[in-house]
Amino acid sequence: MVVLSKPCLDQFPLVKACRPSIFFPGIPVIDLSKPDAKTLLVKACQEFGFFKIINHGVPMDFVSRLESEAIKFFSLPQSEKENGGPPDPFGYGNRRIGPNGDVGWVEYLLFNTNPESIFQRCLTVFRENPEIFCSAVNDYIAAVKKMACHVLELLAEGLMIQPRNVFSKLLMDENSDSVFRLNHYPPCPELQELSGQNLIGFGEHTDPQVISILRSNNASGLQISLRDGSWVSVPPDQTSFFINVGDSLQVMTNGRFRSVKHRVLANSPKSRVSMIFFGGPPLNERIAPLASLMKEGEESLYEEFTWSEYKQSAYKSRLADNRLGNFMKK
Ligand code: GA4
Repeated sequence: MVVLSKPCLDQFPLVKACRPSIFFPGIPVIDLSKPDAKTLLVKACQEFGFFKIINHGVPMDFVSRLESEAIKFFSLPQSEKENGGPPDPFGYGNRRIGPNGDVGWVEYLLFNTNPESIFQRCLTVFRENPEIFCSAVNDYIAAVKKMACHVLELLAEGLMIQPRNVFSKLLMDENSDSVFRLNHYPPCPELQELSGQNLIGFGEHTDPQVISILRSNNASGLQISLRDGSWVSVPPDQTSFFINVGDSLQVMTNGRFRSVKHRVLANSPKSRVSMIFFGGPPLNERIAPLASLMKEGEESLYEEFTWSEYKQSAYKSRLADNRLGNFMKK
């Protein structure tokens, strides 16, 4: 990330500090090894659309290997990082998010998760040592995807719907349109101090996919929006995973599960590094409420669409837009 000699405040979105240093104690924590996990998962998806997973089974060695590769990448000279950009939407991006003018105090690498495109991406972004970087990314994605599918299967069981892979099969499909993102939020105490406010690292939004699995280092910044619209700060935990419901899962459950609005403040005195797997359906998949879940006489809240149509519409939107709004039945 280019360090600005004179902080130019007006270029970056800020938010009035709502005491972000106070952490919200109410984030559901779900132990995947316990028998009540499925019930608690369903409850968390309904109430928050967000929860923390412990005893997740993802080897911590995969996590730390990828974290150190990511730090190596983000520490490269700016000109070298730019070889991997601008994002199309995949590749290296710096401060610009998406194609429609959103900005944030963040730099990132965005990958399509198909193994061939991961390899090509690693070749262009990490010329020094593409193999090591590439195997760290692949191992991490494989382990996290397995955990995501396990969570989705527990959710199907908790909702008492069959087959138990109704959700997870979307991610397991060889054409699954999943995305992987590495984010780096450099600390920026000067800008913070100058404005007396919080710099936005990644502005408020919901994720369009089915489910998102986030892991970050021990730096704070993540906030979620509660049902009453208030923002609360999520206490960081580098040994756990945070999971959020995406728009597609909200639709498949006909609004029972909540696609949670979230954002990241770049307010930590430390660099924040996060890695997020966005589990998405195949492009031609029809996204609609599951018949097995609908009560008698219940109608879909949404117009019919395919994942490809939803994605096209998402890429025309601004980050904070209510993307599902375009697909709600009038
Ligand atoms: C939000 C979730 C994921 O990070 C992402 C983002 C994507 C991008 O950064 O290219 C989008 C955003 C995200 C939703 C609206 C569009 C597309 C930026 C943007 C303004 C990779 C995704 O799939 O959708």
